[in-house]
This record gives sequence, structure tokens and C-alpha cells, in this order.
Amino acid sequence: MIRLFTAIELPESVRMRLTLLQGGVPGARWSPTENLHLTLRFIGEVDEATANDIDDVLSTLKAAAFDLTLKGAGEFGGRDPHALWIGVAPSEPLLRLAAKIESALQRMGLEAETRKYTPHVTVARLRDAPLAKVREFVSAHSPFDSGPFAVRAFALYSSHQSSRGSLYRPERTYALD
Ligand code: 3AM
Repeated sequence: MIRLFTAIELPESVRMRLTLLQGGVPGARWSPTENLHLTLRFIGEVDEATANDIDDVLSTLKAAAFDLTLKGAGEFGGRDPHALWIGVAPSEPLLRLAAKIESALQRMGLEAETRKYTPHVTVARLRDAPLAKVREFVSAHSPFDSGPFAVRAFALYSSHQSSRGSLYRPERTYALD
């Protein structure tokens, strides 16, 4: 079995900027630079045959290349925050791409994702982080703006557990038109 998700790879310069803003929150497990990505669709554990089918349908998917801007900051979890993220400026092409991936995966028989897609880049996972520090991080980084960068492909990532946490690796990339 292999754990998969689809995501957009971020340019090295953007990942460096996201790495530089990491800090200041006790209890945060900061995402390593190489793990920073923008999830499009979590897939989960599948067998090898299903992974090959997923690769096939994603290879034939047609969607347009676009520009994307990372913007703003936030947390998931409210009073018990479990993740810090940098946000994404509203992008119709991004939502269209996510929707196309969703319907392609459903057509090949995967169960529908029922949760609404909220584009974000996770920069830390939190455990028992002080709420005041979380709020400080969010307000300090809410002016974040990456400036636009080109998205000319998306990727099928594998996720492996290691002693140092999850390791994400782009296994296949799919060009956008
Ligand atoms: O790092 P982000 O937030 O983009 O949270 C997981 C991570 O998202 C999410 O998939 C991405 C790669 O692991 N994820 C993990 N398990 C999940 C699940 N059961 C999940 N998303 C939805 N359902």
C-alpha cells in the first residue's frame, strides 16, 4: 500500500520564504522546506494497481496553467489549534484544477471527498501550542504575500512515515496546458 495525495510543488524561492518565517511558536513541528506544498486532493492508502490507475487518469487530465499567489496566514483548530498555514489568494483556475482532479478520481471509483477544499500551505503542525503565540504568529504573518508564481504542473505525491516525521515525495508530475 502507498499513501498518496495530489499537490502543487512550490518554487524553491517561495519555499525558502516560508521556511524563513517559521519560528516563535513553542510546540510547533515546522514543515521541512522540502515538504512544503499546496495540497489539491488527499487520496490516502491505495494498492499498487489503484496507484497505477490514478496515474493513468491524472495523465489524461486537461487543465490550464495559471499564476498563483500565496497570501495571508491562519490556523486550523480554533481554541485547540493543530496547524499553522499560509493562505492562497483566491484563484478560479486553482479551484477548477482541484475540481477536475476530484471528478477524475471519482470517475475511476474513488470515494468522493466530502470536505470543502480550503487551499493552504501547512507550515507547522501544533501540539499544546500556547494560544497567544499562535495568534501572534497569525497576525505577524497575515501580511504575507509571495507575489505571483507560475503553476505549470501538478504532482502525485507519496507520503512515508519516518522517524523524523512524514516525508513527501513527488512521484509523478503532470503538465498543465
Ligand atoms: O499538509 P496539508 O495540510 O496540505 O493534512 C494532510 C496534508 O495536508 C492531508 O494530506 C496532506 C498530505 O498528507 N491529510 C492527511 N490525512 C488526511 C485525511 N485522512 C488528509 N486530508 C484529508 N483526510
